[in-house]
Amino acid sequence: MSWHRASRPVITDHWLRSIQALVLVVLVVNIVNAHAPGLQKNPSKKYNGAGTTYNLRNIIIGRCYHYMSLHPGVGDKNCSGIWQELVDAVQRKDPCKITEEDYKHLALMAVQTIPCDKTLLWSRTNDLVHRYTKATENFITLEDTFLGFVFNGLMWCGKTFRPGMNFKCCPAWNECDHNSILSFWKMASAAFARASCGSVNVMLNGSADGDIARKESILRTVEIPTMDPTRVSEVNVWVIDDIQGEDKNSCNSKSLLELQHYIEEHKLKYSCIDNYRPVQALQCAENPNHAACNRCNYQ
Ligand code: AVW
Repeated sequence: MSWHRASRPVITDHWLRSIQALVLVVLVVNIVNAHAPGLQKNPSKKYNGAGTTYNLRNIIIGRCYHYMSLHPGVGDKNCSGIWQELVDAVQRKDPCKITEEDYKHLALMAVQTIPCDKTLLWSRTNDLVHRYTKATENFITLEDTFLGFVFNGLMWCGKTFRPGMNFKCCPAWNECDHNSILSFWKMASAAFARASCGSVNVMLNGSADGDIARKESILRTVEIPTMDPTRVSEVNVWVIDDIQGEDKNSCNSKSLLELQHYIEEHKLKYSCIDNYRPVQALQCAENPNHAACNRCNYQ
């Protein structure tokens, strides 16, 4: 009997010490969490952009097969693999900490050869440039390439601490420097510019206010610096005025001369055309009675 009495206080002391240690650990963890916001899990963080596009997976896989049927020359793309690479690039990551590097596997699965003399870059002419390429099929914009076609107009981001996509909200285009959308488009634009060769054309808006191409535009920050001067023979800028708009910029205006300097700094040859006639012909087909479309005025 005596060994029972002797052993009980030993067990109780051990448990007491364990409980004290546990309470201490819980206290320390709570104090650290309260004073280190970076370590807090905040699944309800709000961003200013729309959430991930509903049915994103089906849209991406559907567009992927559609592109292959329209352009058999693109080769056999692994559509569900491409979807999985997108998920892996963003899930369980802060949507404001996604880099171009995060999309490198996706980029490898989407590699495409761009024929020389076909690349058409653009800035501030999103609507007109795509009406033009649809009408003529002579040139290829990023949105006509595999990556651009599949992901155009879609939104996506992951959740920092959980798998899957955030369907409630995502960072807007310029909400943070390394957001999931901006980094993707930088990666896709760089791949397009790198693959371009021969004469590269650029459609700019001569009626827009301010700089002809924004300082932070993808054209200036990604595409011009990424083109290979040994493969690109010339960068030919088209300055197109809105048919109903003012002529705020033309080839000899300050903004264009500054852009010329920037292009030449990147060892690329520059040329410029005001109101490139085939594009003006499209504008005139849409506005046949406009004064600028009068055959005598028509350049
Ligand atoms: P852009 P880029 N908020 O016309 O040179 C929301 O200036 O940049 O041309 N969306 C935005 C914002 C913003 N602040 N800024 C830009 N965007 C979106 C790839 C918006 O959809 C092609 F190959 C706007 O229409 C072209 O050569 C689009 O970005 C070149 O990059 C373009 O902004 C065009 O990009």
